[in-house]
Amino acid sequence: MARVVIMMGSKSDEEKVAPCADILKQLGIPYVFTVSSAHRTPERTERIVREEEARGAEVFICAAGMAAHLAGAVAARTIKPVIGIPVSGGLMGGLDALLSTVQMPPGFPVGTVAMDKAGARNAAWMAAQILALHDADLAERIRAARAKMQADVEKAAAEVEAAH
Ligand code: RP5
Repeated sequence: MARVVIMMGSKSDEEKVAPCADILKQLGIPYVFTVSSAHRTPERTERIVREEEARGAEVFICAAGMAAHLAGAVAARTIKPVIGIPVSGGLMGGLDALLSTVQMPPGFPVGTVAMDKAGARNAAWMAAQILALHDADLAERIRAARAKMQADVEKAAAEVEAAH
């Protein structure tokens, strides 16, 4: 049973979105990672939301570029948290996708944390933190991962300080 569903609007988004799946895997969170487009395959998008929610999915993560309607289309069909990943490639370094993803009508929010690979990573961390609200083991794994990131900063600081 997938706890998180990652959808992207096109296979061409895969390189930027894959880090999201990597982090969920690292944290031991079951997920499905698939392609569906709000515009090219609206029925498929709707079916995935319906079926995965029925199977127990708790968070949806949706990545798309250009008009970037996917996260909003999913948010229209579920009250589970939806996190959007705007993908660059369209106008002005992806500003089109950012605005399309983030500017949802009140009542149908899409949590939008960052763009491209950074957005993919933070979407995974945000999904994990949501799931950890009622999963103490996962909360511990997130704390351990943060401790490792903090240790890496300490190590980098020591290297820079020693070199200059
Ligand atoms: C969006 O349009 C996709 O998410 C992708 O970022 C962009 C271009 O898609 P392709 O034409 O490469 O399939 O729907």
